[in-house]
Amino acid sequence: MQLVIGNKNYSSWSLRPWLGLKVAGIEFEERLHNLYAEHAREERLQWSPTGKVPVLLDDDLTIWETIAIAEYIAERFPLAQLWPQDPIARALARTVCAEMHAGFAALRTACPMDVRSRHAFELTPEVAADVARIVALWADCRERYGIASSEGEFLFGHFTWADAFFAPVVTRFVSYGIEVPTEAQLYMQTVLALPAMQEWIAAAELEAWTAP
Ligand SMILES: N[C@@H](CCC(=O)N[C@@H](CS)C(=O)NCC(=O)O)C(=O)O
Repeated sequence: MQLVIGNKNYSSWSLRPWLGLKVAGIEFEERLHNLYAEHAREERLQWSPTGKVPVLLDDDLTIWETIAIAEYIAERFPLAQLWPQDPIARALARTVCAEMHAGFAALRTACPMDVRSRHAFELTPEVAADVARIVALWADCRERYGIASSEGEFLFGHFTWADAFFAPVVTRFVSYGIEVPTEAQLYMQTVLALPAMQEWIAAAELEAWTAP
């Protein structure tokens, strides 16, 4: 199984399946692609009909949307429990992943992932609204399934796809100095403390490629 990913410093979509696979201890071959190289789009079109990454290649199968990659991995490796076992929790985890996949345009546009940098940033009302929604969503999931349970500090107790989907938001809050309540900070620390997250951040810091 091969996962084609973009620059670790910039590619938020790539971080999500990479992190899920790593935390679950699933073996895969990583193929790192420079999104900004000359002819990069042509190169990506070899693997993906959309010309975007991440792309999961498994024998003859190609999956080019992050949410579909997540579902495929969860089905192929059920013991990894990348979705919560409880059907109600699982439905909520899928809902927040879908919300992340489709939403938060203001935050994503104003604060593109840039793991190794720190930017002075003034919140606009639109970004502030996205941040408030994310903070509320994290608190809701953690109150119901995280902190209240004995399973752990993640959104649904143990690590799930929901945490992978919000991991690039955690790095954005750090990079752009976005202040959040203590509870949200504790959640961010939980994500940042993952050895796989540290590995990604270290690689992003060392990456020589820069965006134009
Ligand atoms: N909907 C896609 C989005 C993937 C995406 O936008 N990937 C970016 C890198 S983070 C990309 O490949 N950009 C290159 C381009 O748009 O040409 C997914 O969920 O995987």
